Amino acid sequence: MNLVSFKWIIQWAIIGLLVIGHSEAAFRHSFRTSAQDGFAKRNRQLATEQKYNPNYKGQFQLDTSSITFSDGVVSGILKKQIPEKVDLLFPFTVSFLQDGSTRFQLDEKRRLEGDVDYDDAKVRMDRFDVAQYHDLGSRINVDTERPEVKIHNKKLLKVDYGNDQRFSMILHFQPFMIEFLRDDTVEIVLNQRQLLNMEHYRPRAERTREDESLGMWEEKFDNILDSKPRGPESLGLDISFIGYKHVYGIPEHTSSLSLKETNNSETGYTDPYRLYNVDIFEYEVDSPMSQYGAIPFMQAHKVNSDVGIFWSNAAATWIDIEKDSSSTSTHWYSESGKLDVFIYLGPTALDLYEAYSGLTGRTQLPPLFSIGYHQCRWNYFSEEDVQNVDNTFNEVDMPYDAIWLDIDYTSGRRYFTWDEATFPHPQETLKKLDSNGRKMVVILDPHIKNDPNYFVSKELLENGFTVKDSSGVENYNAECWPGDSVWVDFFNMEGQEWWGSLYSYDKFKGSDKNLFIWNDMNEPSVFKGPETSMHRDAIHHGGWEHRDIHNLYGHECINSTYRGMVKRDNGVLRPFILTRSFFAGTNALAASWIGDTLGTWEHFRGSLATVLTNGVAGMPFSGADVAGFFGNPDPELFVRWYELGIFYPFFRAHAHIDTKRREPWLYGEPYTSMIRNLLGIRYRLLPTWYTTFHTTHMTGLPILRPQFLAHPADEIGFDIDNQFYLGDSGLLIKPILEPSIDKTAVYIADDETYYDFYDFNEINGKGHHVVPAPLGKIPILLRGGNILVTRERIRRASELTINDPFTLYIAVSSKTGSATGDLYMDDGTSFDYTKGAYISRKITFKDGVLDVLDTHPHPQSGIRYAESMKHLKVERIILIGVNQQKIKIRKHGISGVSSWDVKVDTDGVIKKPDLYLV
Ligand code: NBV
Repeated sequence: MNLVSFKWIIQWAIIGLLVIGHSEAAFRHSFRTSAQDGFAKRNRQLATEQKYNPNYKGQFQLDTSSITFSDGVVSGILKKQIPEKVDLLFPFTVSFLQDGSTRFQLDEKRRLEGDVDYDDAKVRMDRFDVAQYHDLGSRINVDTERPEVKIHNKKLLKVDYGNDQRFSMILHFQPFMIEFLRDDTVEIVLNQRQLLNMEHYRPRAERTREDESLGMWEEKFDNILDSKPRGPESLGLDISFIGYKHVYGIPEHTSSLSLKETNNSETGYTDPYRLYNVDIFEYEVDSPMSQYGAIPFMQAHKVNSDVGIFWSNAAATWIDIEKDSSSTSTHWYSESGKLDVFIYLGPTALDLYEAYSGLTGRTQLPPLFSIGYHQCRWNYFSEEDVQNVDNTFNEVDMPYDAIWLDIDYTSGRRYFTWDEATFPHPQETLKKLDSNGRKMVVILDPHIKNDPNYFVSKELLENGFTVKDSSGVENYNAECWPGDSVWVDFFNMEGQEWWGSLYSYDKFKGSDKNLFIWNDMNEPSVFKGPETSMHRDAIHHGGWEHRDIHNLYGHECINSTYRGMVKRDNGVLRPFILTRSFFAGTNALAASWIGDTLGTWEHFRGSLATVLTNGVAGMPFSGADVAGFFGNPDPELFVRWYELGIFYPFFRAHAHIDTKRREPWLYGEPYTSMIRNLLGIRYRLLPTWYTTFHTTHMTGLPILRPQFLAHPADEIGFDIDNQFYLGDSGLLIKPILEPSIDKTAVYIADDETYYDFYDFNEINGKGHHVVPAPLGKIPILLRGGNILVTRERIRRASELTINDPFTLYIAVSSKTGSATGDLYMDDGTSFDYTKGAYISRKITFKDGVLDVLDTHPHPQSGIRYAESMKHLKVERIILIGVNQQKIKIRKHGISGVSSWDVKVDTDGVIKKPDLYLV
């Protein structure tokens, strides 16, 4: 036995042990229910009381004399009465922002002013402020011009604000409640049910027996103690969406797209939706349980109207949802932090997404390669293994863009190192991949092996950039993949800087320009930690408890990686990073995937609504492991998963170390050919995908558009989550999510003609239409009125196609006889597009004339790039639904308009139309 195979056996044995130990985490009882989370129990009790006690009164009274309005901000003071004590004061503000949104903030006066005394000096006195920490501050601009007080009397204050003062806020004094109106119709109400709560400061010495039973001062879960040095400090609020029966968002859960009622035996959800980032592999499907990411953004939709809220809090959060015949009421509660809510009144989804993503961050325009196909496995074990897989892709004639290495490429899970026996020449491997335009992505986790001889560990410990345990002094030590580990404290800005610097070529030896990054386990995952995560009373830089920042930990890890990667390439190249954990705004930095699914039909089905929801809530570059992380899917599931996979924005095959090898050719024929065709569809559509990513980058609109967004007036579609559109392309996709079927009913919401993508057969009329779906063929329809831009030549990787000609599919509307489409293109790698180096075209077809318009807002700034792309032509135009022998082409450029006629063949195809897009 040689040394390498001996090492493998040992490694496998260790992995086996760790997985067995770790797999306990998969059980439901390893994760808290709301009844096991003291603050959740307390807030939920309040809601029960409000519901069943006719004498229930809210805890807060407004001091009406405190109300002021100046420079776009309403300020006031709420009083909380507690028995035998003086009133406690809670200042609040309602700020009207320039983007038309409103912000409601509340804090406790004593804590704001530092007038509290915790026995424990290591923790902060103030409440954590996500917006300040998350650097949203620079994006929050108060509108000092437009808001105007319209009524101020003894009962209420009314302010009109926004464009044309179309929005109003009415603050009702008694009981305290805030209504938000659009065109005089109430859309959102805060505190309608009087559930506003903010647990006030109290000295530990005053705690009572009852407090103990409510988990106020300390709490145990799974026999692990949470010391709660600041005692109870939760906050909560009810938020009602008036006239809205459907709400969406608050990922990450494997639930339905239109969120379900909680605390309701009919929906089967007895617990609220939970936002608490956890490593929850083999998770429950159709459940409000937390997963790896948390975005406290909720959207409500009704016919032609969209509104939403962003609950800016990074602590453990639960959300109850209740519906009546016409409205939805939600109840949000978090364990600590400030109360800070942003309110958006639309009216369109675009308005909503623009404003929300303007605040938290627009989705990154990723490098082109990253929207191709990724081949991953835990693990490709050696350079030979990588090379064999890479070569076989060429032999079987399948494209792919990146091969991935999981934790076992490292020397004993020491990240930023390579196992010298199995990866002795990483740079040569990278060069070989590069010769085919391919990349490598390697995993690097934020837990660091506690080993004085390992340079990362040494630097981390010497600099003190570690998270500390509840003492605030000792390193937080626990088990993770490398054994005894410490964690990088990304809340220490110097620590962030340092982690980022590890990606530089001189630190990460063996790395090169075509190497990109995967940060896993960043919830953070901690073996044997409470809920497989970090103790809530661990301490971060600045005295923040882990409880305050938990849902932001992964985001800050990615922030640091992103900045390090930008620096690695001197600010020239766009990084690609995959993260498992995320928060609002992580979309500006990375893609994500939905974690450790099972290779079952149930998990496969569940992946779709999860990915759609991630998109709606601002994390659109998302996907699931194809074909499931655990297990060995049968050929049918394997192929069906690839069918859907080609439409996940992030498209990666991945599998657990214990699964059988499953590179896409291993199931043999006929499956190999089916998968080759499917990969071909993804690659043919890359120009459309890239254009869609750009639209998302500019507007915040999701990449995959659920039915309710594509047809905002069609109520039937509001809870449909088994079909979707790809951006504005007009492509409607209806994946097959069940075994043993070869056709399916696709729902058409409008009177437009839809064309089968494969044979252009027409489908007409609103309603359900049965379409064929033999294995290997995912139903795809192209809506009349759209022009699709493709590249039909399949090469080894996306980078090799950038000089290839385009094909245009023109599917005309049966109503108007016209069609339109867009094309965005840039170098696919650098930040030059931010300086104008891109091509933007609108293509329209009407009355037999095809117009190509330059839609670059500053064409001059893009001229150099455009010149370099002058050779880009359209090699074919395919007319669908048009019966003409010739058409006219008109090209509009900086130097004027040129036009010519071209002949249409009998099959509707125009070959060599002599059209250059630049
Ligand atoms: O690094 C190993 C795996 C990885 O393959 C997977 O994608 C992650 O979600 N990782 C989790 C750690 C443990 C999985 C049991």
